[in-house]
Amino acid sequence: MTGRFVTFEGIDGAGKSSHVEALARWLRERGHTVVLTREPGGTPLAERVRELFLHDEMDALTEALLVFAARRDHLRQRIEPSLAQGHTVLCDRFTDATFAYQGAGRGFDWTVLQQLERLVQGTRTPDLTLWFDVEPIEAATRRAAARAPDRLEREDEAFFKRVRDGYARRCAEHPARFVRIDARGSLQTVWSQVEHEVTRRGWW
Ligand code: Z5A
Repeated sequence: MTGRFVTFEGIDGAGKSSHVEALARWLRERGHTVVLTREPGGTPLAERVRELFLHDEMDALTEALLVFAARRDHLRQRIEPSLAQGHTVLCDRFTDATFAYQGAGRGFDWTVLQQLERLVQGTRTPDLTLWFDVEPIEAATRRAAARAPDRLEREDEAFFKRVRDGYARRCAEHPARFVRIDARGSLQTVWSQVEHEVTRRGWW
């Protein structure tokens, strides 16, 4: 039986990385094999692309092509083989991030992104996407307390508002797999919502 593919999305500082690890622990405690991965990244080639992506200046088309090239390798080398073995794959960001950041944030053509999505992924989409939604100002406060900003994190609040709108648009376009998590509360409050969503599906 094929495994489940769960993706974690949201603006930087929304708390998705904290919860992808918490869900991995929760699943492993129940005896499931979990592959924890991220985008851009997840394979040696894609991790090299990540370094370029996060630190070198480039335009929106280059950004989009780089993340889809990394995604292609990630799917072929890691995600598809893991799902075929029945493992659960938890991925910190996936294609919805490209629509939110390059599409809504940078203003890159949504239709071209849809074409790239089909070309790179075929019919593969996540089974479940947890969207951690929080005000950009709150996310910025959390980020500032946690670490120095990378290239995209230096963008202004208006950019992150557009990114958030991009996630809302993807959520409306894909209601069957998208779940909005209210990420404003404490870590425990947010985790309760995640636990509720994964439990009620009855997959594990
Ligand atoms: N990107 C893109 O443009 N296009 C694409 O297609 C893809 C990505 C795939 C790298 O992402 C960048 O790539 C990202 C989008 C772009 N860019 N930017 N900017 P990343 O996922 O590697 O980096 P990140 O988004 O910056 O992740 P992050 O820093 O790990 O943020 P997070 O996952 O949302 O939050 P966190 O690490 O769980 O928490 C941040 C801090 O807040 C930490 O100290 C926590 O302890 C704290 N926190 C978390 N939740 C709470 C709550 N509920 N209360 C209080 N404090 C909290």
